Amino acid sequence: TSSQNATTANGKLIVVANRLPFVLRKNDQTGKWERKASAGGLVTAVAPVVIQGNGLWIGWPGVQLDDPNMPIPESDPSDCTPTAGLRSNQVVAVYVEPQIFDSYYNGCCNGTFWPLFHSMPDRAVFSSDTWKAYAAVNHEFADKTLNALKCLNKEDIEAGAPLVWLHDYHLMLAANTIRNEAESLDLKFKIGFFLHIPFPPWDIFRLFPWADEILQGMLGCDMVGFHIEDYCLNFVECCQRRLGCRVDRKSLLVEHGGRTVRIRPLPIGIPYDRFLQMAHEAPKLISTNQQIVLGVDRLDYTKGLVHRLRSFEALLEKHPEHIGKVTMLQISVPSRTDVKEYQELKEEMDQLVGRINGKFTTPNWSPIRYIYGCVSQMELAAFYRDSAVALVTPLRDGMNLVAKEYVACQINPSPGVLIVSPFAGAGEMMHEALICNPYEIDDAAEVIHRALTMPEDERVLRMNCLRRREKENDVNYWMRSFLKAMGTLITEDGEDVLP
Ligand code: GDG
Repeated sequence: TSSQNATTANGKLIVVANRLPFVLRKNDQTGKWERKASAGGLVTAVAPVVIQGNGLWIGWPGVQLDDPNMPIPESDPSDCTPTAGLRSNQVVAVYVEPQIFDSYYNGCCNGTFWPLFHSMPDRAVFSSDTWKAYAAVNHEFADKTLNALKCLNKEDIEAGAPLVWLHDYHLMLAANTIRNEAESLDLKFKIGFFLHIPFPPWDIFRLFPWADEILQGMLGCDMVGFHIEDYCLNFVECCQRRLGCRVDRKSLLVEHGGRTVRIRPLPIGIPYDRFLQMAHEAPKLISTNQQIVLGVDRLDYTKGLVHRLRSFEALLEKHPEHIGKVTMLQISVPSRTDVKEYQELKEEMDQLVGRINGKFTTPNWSPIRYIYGCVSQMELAAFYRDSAVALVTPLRDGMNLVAKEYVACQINPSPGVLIVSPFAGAGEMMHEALICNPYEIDDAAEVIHRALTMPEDERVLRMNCLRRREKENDVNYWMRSFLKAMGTLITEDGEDVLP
């Protein structure tokens, strides 16, 4: 199947995610609610399938609505984003009381699961209050999904079993509720889950006091997908050790409640062609004849930003020949700014950038350019294209899309070098990148040095392989792999490609 073929689900696709594929904003002048598009890869890949198959997207609209039953506005006629064709009757906004939402989102999702699943248990807060809020919000999402299933008409169901696709650590309990309640209503459907972050090893996962409920929640699915096989194996082991399930490690199967649940590695990709096109169109923005070492991340403690700055400092100390010739450009997008840990990280970064710049800056050059903020995708494409090195060095990361976007934008005849951490999903499969352990500061400095001095023929060879792989395994391929793993993929020419 070529990646150009339109992908359709055999049966209605109901996507359930914490966020809708756009946020709602009130226009100050007109007082009317409007959609503001989000541009992530998930939206680009999944929204067209929902639109074509007349499916649904259930999620939180990004703001607290004045009225929980408020109709969703239609898209603006000038909207040219992938969600423009999503009609208001294809969108279900989930309303949650602000206090409960805060406890669920900032408390349990970002205060507990985010650090725990990234194997940083010391940062995880365990609280029965936030856990209760998490369960309540999952119940609300499950209710909305059940409602949607109940409202499907006969023709919809005859076309194929509807397909519910749950996303990420925000919704790990919903599948079980949906399955249990749907059974008593005799609703037929398939349900799948995809986790965008790592699934931790048993010895970390077991620290969570309500671990069995999480596993049972996820096992309510027919298929559970993770980025890489390691996360699948961690999950299988947790099911075996915590719930005593019979498992098959080789075929990645877990028996639970008289059913067999399939566990699958489904590594996510990027909208490769879109980044390629942007790389061709983007203006030249970096006005320097220096080599740029680029970092692009949400400001998050999992991304290894402090370690990264220290290794750049070590590079300048150990290899002073780079002073005046190499500049680090770090873009840090503000994230979860109302959480204390993220505010502290911001402080630490500000100080560190100040200290390193104070130490090395000359009248004509500064070592670090630090942007605390968001840049446009076009600007990002320009930075990706014109940087000599991309430093993708998280301490732990489910996949990491920045590594993939960087290689997609490497269109210059003399390409750059990707450095990636082995603790990112991307590090598992981008074999031609330079691998660097972010915890080993001095060694990381040597890897940056090697990248900056790598001969052109080696750079070309490595980059060609990296680019070919990402072009083939783009986000549309991921979407198709999910439908295939669910046994519900049909292609444009009607050909059924059941596994
Ligand atoms: C989670 C998992 C997994 C960044 N700065 C700007 C900007 N970005 C965009 C990038 C990229 C995205 O944000 C970041 O994606 P990552 O994959 O690096 O990280 P998370 O946000 O943590 O995502 C991760 C992913 O889910 C998908 O499953 O890979 O492991 O943690 O697309 O381009 N975009 C714009 N301006 C910026 O300044 N426009």
